[in-house]
Amino acid sequence: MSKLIVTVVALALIGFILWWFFGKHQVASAAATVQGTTQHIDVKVAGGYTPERVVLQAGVPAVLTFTRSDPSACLDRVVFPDFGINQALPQGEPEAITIDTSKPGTYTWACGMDMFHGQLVIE
Ligand SMILES: [Cu+2]
Repeated sequence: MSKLIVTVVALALIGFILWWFFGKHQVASAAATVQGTTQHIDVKVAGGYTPERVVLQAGVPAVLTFTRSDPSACLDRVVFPDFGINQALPQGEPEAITIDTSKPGTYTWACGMDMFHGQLVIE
């Protein structure tokens, strides 16, 4: 009986590992809202970024507002390496970050330690 349990647990574990590494993970994606001549989107910072993938319209000035509720120091900066941005995110204070949308493409942002990531799609 215990052999059966071990086998079932082992199979479940293998299945989980396969799913973790090879499964298609859905990433929360959201498009910025255009208001007049600029586009805006709010990003929540708590144990990662929500949405994790932000879609912007090319050529429209964009403002991403990051609000960190997470107390961990890990997420207290947000870095956009392709845009030369390294912004402090004081806890509980919305921080507006202006993004140059003149070049379409897929970019990434990360926390100060490069542990948490987000994706920026300009199209
Ligand atoms: Cu970090």
